[in-house]
Amino acid sequence: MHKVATSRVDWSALREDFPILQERVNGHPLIYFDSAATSQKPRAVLDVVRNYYEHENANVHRGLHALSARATEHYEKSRQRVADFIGAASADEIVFTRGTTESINLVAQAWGGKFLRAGDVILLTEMEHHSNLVPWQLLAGRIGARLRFVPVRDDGTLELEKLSSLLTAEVKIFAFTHVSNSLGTINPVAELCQKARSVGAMTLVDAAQSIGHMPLNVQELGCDFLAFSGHKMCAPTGVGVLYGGLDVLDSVPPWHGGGEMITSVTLEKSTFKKPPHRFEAGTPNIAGAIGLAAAIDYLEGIGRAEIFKHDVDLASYALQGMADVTGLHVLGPSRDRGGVISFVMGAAHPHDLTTFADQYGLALRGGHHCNQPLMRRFGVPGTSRASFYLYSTREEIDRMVDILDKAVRFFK
Ligand code: C6P
Repeated sequence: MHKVATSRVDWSALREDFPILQERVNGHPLIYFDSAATSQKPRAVLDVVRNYYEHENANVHRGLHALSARATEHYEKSRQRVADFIGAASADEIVFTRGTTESINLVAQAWGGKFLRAGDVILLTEMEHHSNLVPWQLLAGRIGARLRFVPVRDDGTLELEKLSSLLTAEVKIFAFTHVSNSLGTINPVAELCQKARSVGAMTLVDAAQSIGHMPLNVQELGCDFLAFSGHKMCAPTGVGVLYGGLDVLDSVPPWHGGGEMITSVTLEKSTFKKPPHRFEAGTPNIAGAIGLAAAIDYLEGIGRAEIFKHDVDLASYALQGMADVTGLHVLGPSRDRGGVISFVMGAAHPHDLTTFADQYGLALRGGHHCNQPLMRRFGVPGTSRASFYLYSTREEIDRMVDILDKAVRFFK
C-alpha cells in the first residue's frame, strides 16, 4: 500500500484555480499530464495579464505619459520579483528573454563568442535538451571549440565518477540541466558547479524543468548562468529569464541590436546600456513578464517545497501503479526523481500509445522530447511521457494506469 502523503495544501481544491481543468476531451474529463511541455495557468495569472491590458498597456521605458510609466513600473517590479524568487543579488542580474532556449543562445553566442577560442572545451551531458546542445554545436562549429559529454548510466543518472577526467582545465563552460525533461533525473547542481569552479570553468544551469517545481536559489547553487521559461511555471508563453551575476553579465557584449539597448547611436556606431537592458533589444514581452511575477506570487503562496513533495509523491505513486502494467518499461531513476515519467510499451509505438491515451482524455507527450541523443542512448525512437504538476492528482494517475491497461490489450 502506498502511504498517503500529508500536506498542509488542499491539492484538490487548488484545481479550481485552473479553469482549463474543467475541459472535457473526447468525451472524458481532461487529464493533463503534459506539464513538462507547458504548464496550465491559474486564474490569478490570467487576471493579472488581462488587467494589464485593460488598465496599463503601453510601451515601457520610452513614453513620458502616465500609462507608460505605469507599465514600466510594473515591468521593472516584475524583474525584482524574479530576482527575489531565485535569490539573485540584484534585479540587474535578471534578463528577460523569450524562454530557456533564447537564454541559452544568448550565453552561447554573446558570452561564448567573446570568451571561447578554438580548442576550448564546452562540457555538456548526454541528457541535454536540444536547447542546451544545438546552440553550443553552432558556436563550436563557428570557432573551432570542442564538445564533451558526461555520459548517462542505464538508470538515467549521470556517470559522475567520469567527471574528473572530463572536467579538465580546457573546459571553459559546463552547461547542464537541473532536471531531465525525459528521465526526471535530478542532478546535483551545487556539487557540479563547485567542481566546475575548481577548474576555472563557468557554469550554466538549464532550470526549465526545476524552476517551478522546487526551491531554487542561485547563490546556494553557485552557478554563473541560469536559464528558465515562464510557461512551465504557470506563467504565459513567450517570456523567460537568463540569470547571470552582475560582473559576468557586465563582461558580455550585446547580441541583439535595436531600440532600448543603447545609450547613444550615430550613423556609424553605438554605445550600449548596462545589463540587463543591454540584452533586451526592442519591445519586450511586457504582459509576459508581469504574468511571470504573478505566477511567482501564486507558486510562493503554495510553497515550492510543498510543490516538490507533491511531485515526488505523485511520481512514486505512478511508478508503483505502472509497475503492474504488463510490458511497460519506465526509463530513468526508480527513486529521487521529479514528476516526469517516460515509458515505452512493447509493440506500441510511443506516438500510437499517446494517441490511444488521448481518446480517453489523457494528455501525454509522445516522441523524442527534443532529446534525440538521449533516446539513441537508450535505443528507443521515443517514449510516451507523463509529467505532473501541482494540479495533478493520484486519482488521475489511477485513471492513467487503467488507460494503460486498456492499451496493453489493444496493442497485443
Ligand atoms: N521542454 C518538453 O516537452 P523553451 O522551449 O525554450 O521554453 O524550453 C526549452 C527547454 C530547455 N530545457 C529543458 C530541460 C526543457 O525541458 C525545455 C522544454 C519541453 O520537454 C518542450 S520540448
